Amino acid sequence: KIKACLFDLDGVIVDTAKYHYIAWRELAKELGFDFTEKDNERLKGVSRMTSLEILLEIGGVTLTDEEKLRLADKKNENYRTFILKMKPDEILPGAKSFLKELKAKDIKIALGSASKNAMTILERLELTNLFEAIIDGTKVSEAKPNPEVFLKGAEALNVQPEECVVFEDAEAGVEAALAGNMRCVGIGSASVLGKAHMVVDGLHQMDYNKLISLEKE
Ligand code: B16
Ligand code: MG
Repeated sequence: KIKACLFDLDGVIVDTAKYHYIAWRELAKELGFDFTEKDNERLKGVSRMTSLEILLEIGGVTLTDEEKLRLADKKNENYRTFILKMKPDEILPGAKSFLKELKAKDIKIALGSASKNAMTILERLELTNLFEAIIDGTKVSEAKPNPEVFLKGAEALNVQPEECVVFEDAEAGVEAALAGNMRCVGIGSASVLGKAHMVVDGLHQMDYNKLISLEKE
């Protein structure tokens, strides 16, 4: 029986990828190379430091660990100027009404995000109160596709992994859900998220009945 839903943040509830992109592109420019929107796809769902490693690989730049930390901080400061200006109207279509429907049906709700800025973003979107548990980048040591972030979410909600449905837009996130023995709804294209039990364009295509159709017999 499905008792809980675990949500990724970026790409599922809000599109923060566009702000990440601006901030990473600026950093690449300072380092003397181009960073395209296509390159940015590789950073979705990936942690901040791994994102930086990918960026540096694209630019063919080698740096000391100390320099890397400094640049990751710098990127994050720039990124935060954008998220601090976010408003609730940036919530992706259908997300808030689906969360509210789940609440009304007594389905538990948790966040499972790689972002260390998740709390700030939820506050700006005025969504914090809808989540019973928030597991973000400050609470995990293993990145997706490791299931840690979702297993911790299930634990915090006091439910079994088999009773959870994960909503994810990144392939690594879908893999994390499956590795955790959870059901998974992919948000985006079926060609990328084909391993998920169901793929939809966005939460506007979800409702309680569709969720329940994922229950194992
Ligand atoms: P931060 P998610 C992820 O969020 C983003 O998709 C990814 O692009 C970003 O690098 C990561 O969070 C870390 O974010 O720099 O804010 O800690 O999709 O897991 O909600
Ligand atoms: Mg995501």
